[in-house]
Amino acid sequence: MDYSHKSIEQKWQKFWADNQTFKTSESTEKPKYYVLDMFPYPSGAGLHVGHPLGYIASDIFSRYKRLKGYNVLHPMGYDSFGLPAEQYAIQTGQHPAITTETNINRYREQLDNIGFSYDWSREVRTSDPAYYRWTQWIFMQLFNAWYNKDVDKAESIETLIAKFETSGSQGINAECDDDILTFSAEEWKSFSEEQQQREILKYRLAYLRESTVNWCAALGTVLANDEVINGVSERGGYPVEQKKMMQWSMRITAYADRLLRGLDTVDWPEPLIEMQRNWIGKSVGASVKFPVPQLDTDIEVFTTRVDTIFGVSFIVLAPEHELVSALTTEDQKSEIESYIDKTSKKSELDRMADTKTVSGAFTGSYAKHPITGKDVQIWIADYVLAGYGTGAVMAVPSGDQRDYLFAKHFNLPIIPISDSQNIEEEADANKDGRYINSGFINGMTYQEAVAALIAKLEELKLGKAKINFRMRDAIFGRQRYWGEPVPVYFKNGLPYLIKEEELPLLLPEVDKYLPTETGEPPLGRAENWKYQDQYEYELSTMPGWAGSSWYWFRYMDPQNAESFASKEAVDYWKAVDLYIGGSEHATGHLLYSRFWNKFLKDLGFHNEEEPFKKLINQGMIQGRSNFVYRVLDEEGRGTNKFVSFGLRDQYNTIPLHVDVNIVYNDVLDTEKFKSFRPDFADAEFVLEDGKYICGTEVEKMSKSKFNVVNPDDIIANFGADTLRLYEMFLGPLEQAKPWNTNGIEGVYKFLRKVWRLFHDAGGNFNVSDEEPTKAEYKALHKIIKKVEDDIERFAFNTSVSAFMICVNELTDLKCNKRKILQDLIIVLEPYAPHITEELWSLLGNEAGAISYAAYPKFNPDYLIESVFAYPVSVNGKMKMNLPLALDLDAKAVEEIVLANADVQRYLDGKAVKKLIFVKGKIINIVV
Ligand code: ANZ
Repeated sequence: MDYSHKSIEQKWQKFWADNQTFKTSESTEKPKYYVLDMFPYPSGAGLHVGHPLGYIASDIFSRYKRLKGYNVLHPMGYDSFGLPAEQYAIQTGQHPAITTETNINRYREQLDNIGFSYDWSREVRTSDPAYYRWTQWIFMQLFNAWYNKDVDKAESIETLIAKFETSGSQGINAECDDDILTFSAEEWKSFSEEQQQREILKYRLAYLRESTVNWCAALGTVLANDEVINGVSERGGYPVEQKKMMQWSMRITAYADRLLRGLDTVDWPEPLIEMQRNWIGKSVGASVKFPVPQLDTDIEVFTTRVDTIFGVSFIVLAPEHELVSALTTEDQKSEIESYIDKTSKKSELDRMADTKTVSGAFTGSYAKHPITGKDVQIWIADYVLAGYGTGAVMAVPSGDQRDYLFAKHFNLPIIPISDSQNIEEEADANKDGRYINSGFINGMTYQEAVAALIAKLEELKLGKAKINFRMRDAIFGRQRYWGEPVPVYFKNGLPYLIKEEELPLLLPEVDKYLPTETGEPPLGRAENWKYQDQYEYELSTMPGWAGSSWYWFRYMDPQNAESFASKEAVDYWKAVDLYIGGSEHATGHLLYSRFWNKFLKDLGFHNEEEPFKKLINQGMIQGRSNFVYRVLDEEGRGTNKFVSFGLRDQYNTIPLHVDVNIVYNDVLDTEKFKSFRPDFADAEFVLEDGKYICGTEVEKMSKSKFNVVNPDDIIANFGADTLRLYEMFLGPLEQAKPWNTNGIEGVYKFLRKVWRLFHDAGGNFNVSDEEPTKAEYKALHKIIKKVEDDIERFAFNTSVSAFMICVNELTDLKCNKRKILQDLIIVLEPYAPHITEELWSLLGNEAGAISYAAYPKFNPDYLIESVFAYPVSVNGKMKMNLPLALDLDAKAVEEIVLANADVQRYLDGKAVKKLIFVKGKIINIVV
């Protein structure tokens, strides 16, 4: 019988499913190991060959760990809420739940085709009410919690209320909003319920606050910063404006320091850790108050260079700063207002990126320097960001480049403050720059100056040491339909939780998936959807990251109806031992997950500070994309006219990805293009030579880039085992590499050779029970060791070539010995599970048992060479090589050497004085 991948793969996939071969329990006999893949969003496009790369690697690892005696949890599920299904619903009217179900079924079929060893009984879907009730439940815990800095963890909001009742706001050390009130216990008790709730909201870890957001009117939703590219939405390219809105937020900043510290304890790629560190952005500095006597207030600034305080020649506020209007004098009013108007059109990212343009406006007011008491002008400028620090800076033109450009431009004083270029760095290098023009710190070193100034400011009650984080609280809401409803209703404009037993709060039916005529989110369309028939529910839904911020817990105990996962299951599985996924989740998903994990730990639901111990980012498999060029009108809006590649420079265009499947040799099938997207139905084309030529680029393979190669096609031709081996063979897991189907034949041939080791020339199964030769054992034990070493280092690619070498050696040796071949297929099983299952059962073993067989034990003795070709020298001159068994002793060697005819010829009749023999190295004859 020939190797028939199709029937073998179908047979074993069915067997695994029927017998639940990979069903996992909380067995205590074996050590546990948790291997997790970043679960997919089930898009309509299905899987492409890039997606399974990480899944194949994690599956190899899981299968390997099982062979090594571990109880492996290896689950899969779907991150099934999100924008694409909803966009599709808007276009077609089909309920996103239906689209999602169809897509999931398609994904499942594709995943099954690849032969993954998932425990499907543990599947989760974030859009399933049985799942999202727990997402809602976690939201409720966050709403009902505050962060107590004294104990550095979250606590129930009840402990905060108890403190308010006994001692008012005094002595509370919380991570909270800036505008909290100061009150006594009596005052607290005298507050109305509304006043109390309003105050408590400022402390909750899930809270409502007015924030500036990226509002995309065309998509009808708020977008995250990374969803806005060059001022337009990443999806669809629609305009985005800055808008103030009431938004749910998550107080992730409370965890900033723990998120930072935890990074020292995880085994993650260094660049990823660095990205998280930068994102968290810890800055050590000081907060300093500049009194504004006429308003009876202070302007607080955050500075990392308090030592430059004598160089302050003005103050700059962000245009959004709350004091701006009060500070603006009559004369300056129109200038300030027009400046504010101008900056409101720029996104924060643009403001940060632009370090060259100098712009700003004078408020007309002055503040007092906290130490010298001199007047300093108060300006506004958009290089100061509202959301960072205090939204105000003390400007030091002699120390800071932006302040310097600003002072130059507006002719403001520049006060030199030290006799060196960079006193801070020089201090580190132990050089001795000294301060000048700096009052009582003149002559001090950097460290001395900082210490003296902090002490002075504390004494004046005008400043203190302060640590600042760049990270912001995370916005937690979208004005969209297809997400988890927030389990909140409103009474007198204040949010209240529904009762726990009322969970899940189901997503209501709506007639259309669009905002209402009055601009409310789609949930505003739901009829009779009111809490207790009278109170408005929250109409935003949760953002895409809600369901994925805790899903690894649900796999531990997926059917639990009493809790998100039982204590026993969580104590058993603890944390994810190996997490594999794409680097695009470096700051979003991985920060939010770590945050929720820490929060749930604080509440005592588990004991792990970090959820993912080891993490690997698989490299991207790149695709070859095609582009069309959309002509823009005067206002920069896309028209329905498309110009061919060679003529695109004659128009104002933007490139748009087009499905590679409707492009042949870079020529677009214009008829198919018209049905590619509904809005292209009446597209017009500017052709060159009668054809529409597309642009090309090698880039990420992704549904959004329409450059997808489907694994199903590869599997139909070569089988899943070939696909699995080939994806690994492409190169190191972490590296990016373009997809290229050319090499796949070689891998397929390799599997056919494996098959033939077990079959004679006539195709009959033929394995011998004879004792293998040394050479056969050697080939086997080389591969046992190589694969073990490789997999432990996550170097999956090099094993594939080692397998090929091994099988070639065994083929040359005509090896068909059971003792060799049975171990060989165990070693190969993680990579090629189907063919090895088949051969395993042909060998007469219990079906399915190969998955739980023991990985063969490496015996180094087999690798020791039994013969060595000794270099033989006469008086130190190398004459010849003489192969001798390595286990001979010195006496036997001497006899053989001296009896050798060639040696005798070199000795030329001379008497031998001495024979020096070093085992395994040399033989030297002295004459
Ligand atoms: C005076 C000074 C003098 C500063 C000097 C720097 C150099 P990190 O935390 O490292 O990013 N800053 C503070 N708040 C700001 C805001 N909202 N928008 C823009 N800039 C802001 O840098 C903190 C420094 O950035 C602070 O220290 C402040 O300028 C500025 F020679 O204060 B510095």
